[in-house]
Amino acid sequence: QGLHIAVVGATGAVGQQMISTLEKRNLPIKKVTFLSSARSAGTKLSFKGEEVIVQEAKPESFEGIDIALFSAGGSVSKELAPEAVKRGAIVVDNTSAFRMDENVPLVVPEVNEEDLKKHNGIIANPNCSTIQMVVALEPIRQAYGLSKVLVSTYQAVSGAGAAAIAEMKDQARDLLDNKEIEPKILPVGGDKKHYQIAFNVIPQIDKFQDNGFTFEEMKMINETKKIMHMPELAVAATCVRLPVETGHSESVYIEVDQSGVTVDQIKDLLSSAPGVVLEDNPSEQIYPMPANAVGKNDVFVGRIRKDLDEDKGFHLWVVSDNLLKGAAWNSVQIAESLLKLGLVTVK
Ligand code: 11C
Repeated sequence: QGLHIAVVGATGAVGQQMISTLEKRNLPIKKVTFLSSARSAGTKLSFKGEEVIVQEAKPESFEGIDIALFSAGGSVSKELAPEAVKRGAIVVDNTSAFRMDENVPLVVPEVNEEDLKKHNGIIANPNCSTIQMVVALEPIRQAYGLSKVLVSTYQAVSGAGAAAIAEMKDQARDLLDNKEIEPKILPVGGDKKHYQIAFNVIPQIDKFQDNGFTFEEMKMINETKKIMHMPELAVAATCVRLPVETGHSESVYIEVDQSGVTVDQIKDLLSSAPGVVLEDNPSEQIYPMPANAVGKNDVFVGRIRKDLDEDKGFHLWVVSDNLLKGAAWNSVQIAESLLKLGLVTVK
């Protein structure tokens, strides 16, 4: 008795984290199936000490699957997620393919777990930079209301995949050796120009939209409103790539609805908020940093300050492992929530 779980994109950066997260948690699993593109099929992986051979993802691969965790790119999700649902699986999709579809819940369990009850087979996992921000903001919204969010991100290269990590490391080595470099991937594999990421900062993540914002920025804006059920919330984002391997950081300015809220009240709230670890003690130089967040499921919050001019304004610094809470852990957490809410049956 147990669940049959599939991981689609099992050999990728997020897929690998999904597998290790499934190994660490206590979901009742009777079988795992690891799927990938034809190119990676045949790769030998292990799950809880047993060898599992990766198979090519095809529509028939989903026969008998209870939950399929997808992280193999939007086009794979568009093609195969409906096939998985047709065969009785619940899909948790980590791509942007279905996130803004009104029939698809976009879920961060700490914020809107109840939305899972409205699913029609596909559940979307939000963008990594959105997830960590809403985990930090939801307790504040619940207590004091929220009217405005202005965020600047400091995003790690692992968000752009394993090849981008290799590009950053190769460039760093070459530049230290005074060799020429030839950027090929960042800021965006599919865009016209590519720039140095080692020892640099690139203010572009994903492609530019007609309104001057990038797609990553629009994801943060639209997904935040959807997850928090606040279409009226004022949100703006500037998303920036740094030469950090893993761990996204964010400088977030918010305005709450209530007047007279203090920093201590916000700290009190966040110190007991689900999924949040408060790391905020300036006198001891305690604040979140990506190097400390790697490998952890939590969202770390610090540098909480009241704005000097706006009584309802607060500044926060929010850091999390983009491959875990930003992707793999949030997906597995959704699977755990489905079980807790009785939305998946253990056969
Ligand atoms: C990045 N946030 O850091 C992106 C990666 O929509 O799930 C995740 C893309 C997504 O480049």
